[in-house]
Amino acid sequence: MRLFPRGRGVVTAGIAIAALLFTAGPAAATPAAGSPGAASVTAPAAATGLADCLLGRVCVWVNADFGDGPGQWEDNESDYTRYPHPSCGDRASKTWNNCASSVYNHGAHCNIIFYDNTGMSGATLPLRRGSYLANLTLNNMSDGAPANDRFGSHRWFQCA
Ligand SMILES: [Ca+2]
Repeated sequence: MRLFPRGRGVVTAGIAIAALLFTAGPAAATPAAGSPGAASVTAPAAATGLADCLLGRVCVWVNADFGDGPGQWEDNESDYTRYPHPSCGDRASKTWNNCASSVYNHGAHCNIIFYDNTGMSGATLPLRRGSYLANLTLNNMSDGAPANDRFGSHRWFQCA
């Protein structure tokens, strides 16, 4: 299994947007105990959900606060419709496409960028390595609309 994505040196417009968002402030929270970002995730259930996400992976959950899941990947993934999950809201396919309501970048080396569409296209939302978003209704994608139930693919970038 490939641990590092190809094309890590490629610079795109999406990455430039991501860099801007990283400096914007509260969108991404670190899970470290006692950090300001961790204050919004205090329920034991949430901590349990996060713990299900293995090191080196990006994880997504059906519900806010890391409930119902996770779906998790080690590599870039261009098509979430290939990954079934029975309780996903996309009833036509019951896959992770348009299903994630909370996410965690538990990657070991890279930031990650989520895309609205499959094929790594459409609106984007970046997330730093080691950070999570507990309720995607509170985070907007690059088009200004909330990210909840939208992700269809992802790509690792800015690997260290
Ligand atoms: Ca979508």
